Amino acid sequence: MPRKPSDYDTRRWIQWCPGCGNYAILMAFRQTLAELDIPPEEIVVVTGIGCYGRMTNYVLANGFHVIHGRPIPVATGIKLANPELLVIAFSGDGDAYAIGISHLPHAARRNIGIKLFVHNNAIYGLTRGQVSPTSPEGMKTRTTPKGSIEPPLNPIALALASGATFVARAFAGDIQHMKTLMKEAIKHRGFALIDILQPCVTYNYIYTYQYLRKRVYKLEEEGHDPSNLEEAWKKAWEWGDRIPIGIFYRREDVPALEERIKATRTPPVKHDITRIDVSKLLKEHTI
Ligand SMILES: Cc1ncc(C[n+]2csc(CCOP(=O)(O)OP(=O)(O)O)c2C)c(N)n1
Ligand code: SF4
Repeated sequence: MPRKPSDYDTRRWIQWCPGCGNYAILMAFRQTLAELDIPPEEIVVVTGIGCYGRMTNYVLANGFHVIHGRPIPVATGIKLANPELLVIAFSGDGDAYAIGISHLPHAARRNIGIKLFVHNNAIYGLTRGQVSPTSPEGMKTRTTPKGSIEPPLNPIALALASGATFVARAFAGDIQHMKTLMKEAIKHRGFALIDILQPCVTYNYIYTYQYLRKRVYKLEEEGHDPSNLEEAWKKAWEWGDRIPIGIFYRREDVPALEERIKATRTPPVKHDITRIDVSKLLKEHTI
């Protein structure tokens, strides 16, 4: 029997604000898994701390809710231990682009086969409305009451400059399109970033559904060639009256880190553990 999105539903009460863009991301993700027919036991969802972090509570799969900023290294460890698992790291703009930013360029250059889906609402939601690295200049927040004086970070350009082999942007106001991107990212050979524009209806009064819907356009509808790095770089800097969504850049000819490691070493999941005696260790650590 074909899988349904409800097969990935933990049936828990969802605690996001009504209208939050996170609902659409959750729906798109469950639909993606069902359409790709991936068994829940073969999926690991890793999240850090933030409103988005509850994805582990709402997706029926293996889940690991880690500390703020660290979904990438934990997801990397899981993927290296068992390359056969589908490992998805969900992150926030605070998580991925502030406290955890050191991990993104390295995951990209290594081409580790994890997928990073960033709920980019350009604000810290969980801690109630502080400025984030992607908040627009001039935006008033709890920590910038007179308006932010900093130019925002460009995650698409950062990923491209770091050597990422799949870089895309989605809009939480378009579930069908987001789903297409999630499917492509999952099928991609190595590291994939999807930066998802996610309206936070409670704390971000600038990037609303209305604001974003009026500006987003699909790269594929304007003949963008995702194999062209130079074009991708130009598109990465387009932000204003027009905001591109879709796949900026993709190449499939680079082996993933786990493939390179596999050539010389057996992943830990394949090690024979039947003859390992842990009784000495247990004795040592038992009170
Ligand atoms: C080490 C550490 N520093 C700070 C915090 C406080 N903290 C929790 S969530 C968060 C930011 C959340 O923003 P984001 O990652 O964008 O997720 P959102 O809540 O917007 O979904 C911060 C600063 C923490 N939990 N741990
Ligand atoms: S605070 Fe913002 S990001 Fe968090 S649940 Fe509410 S609307 Fe969503």
